[in-house]
Amino acid sequence: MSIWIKELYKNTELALKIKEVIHHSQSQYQTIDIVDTYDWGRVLFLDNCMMLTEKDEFFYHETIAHYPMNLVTKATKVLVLGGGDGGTLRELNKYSQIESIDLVEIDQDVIDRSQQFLPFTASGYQDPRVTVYAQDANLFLQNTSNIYDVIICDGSDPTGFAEILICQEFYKLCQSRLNNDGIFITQSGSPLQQSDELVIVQNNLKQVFTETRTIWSLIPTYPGAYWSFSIASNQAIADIAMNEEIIHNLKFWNQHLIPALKM
Ligand code: SPD
Repeated sequence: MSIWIKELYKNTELALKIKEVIHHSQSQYQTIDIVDTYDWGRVLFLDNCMMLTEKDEFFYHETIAHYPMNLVTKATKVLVLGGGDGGTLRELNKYSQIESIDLVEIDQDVIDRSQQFLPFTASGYQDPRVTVYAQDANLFLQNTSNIYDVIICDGSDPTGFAEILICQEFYKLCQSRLNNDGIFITQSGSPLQQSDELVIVQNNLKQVFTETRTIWSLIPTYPGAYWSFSIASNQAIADIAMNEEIIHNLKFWNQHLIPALKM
């Protein structure tokens, strides 16, 4: 008998054939499912929404981590909002220039289960530069006095408790915690299947920041496969050279992508 795990988005369904069910639980915030699949390796679902697959997560994590890092001359303080699976953290850990990475994930269970079952993404939690806050990102931003060079919003689709992640008030808080030449980046959905979400993100970012940019990346297992990330800053966003320390160690990202991914 074959068992499939499916993500239904509006009128489109993606189904992956399961080799083994690894984990199923209900946390305080959401259902957490981890399965091993025939074609995509281990896969993490939160509330039935696919977060990552072992085979293609590098497209997402390399884009959301390296694109902003290469827009700031020398980023040393980085904040990750969400990202409990650790994939973004893994990419940031590659920069020796970074002095501290704060990761704010609302759901401690996502961190714990990722460390237990997704070692390919959750490999960077032991890095001494990393501080984990298991709390709501909005509350963290309201209460912290820290200022960051790069803020990365690696959240779920903006529904339920994640709805706030595309609101102007949330972006204002992010802006208030950014250095003058700092960069904010957020995943902003599929331009093909979630264009309404992308328009809201762009409009709200433009109300808060002086400069914005939208880029795309390829994430084969996300709805539409064609995915957007939105970037914002209080200063002109200047492209700078790729960090030579990092470039040889990546699967997708390279310096030619900086102009090529602009939408
Ligand atoms: N439709 C899925 C959007 C999920 C974006 N976040 C993924 C988290 C990977 N670290």
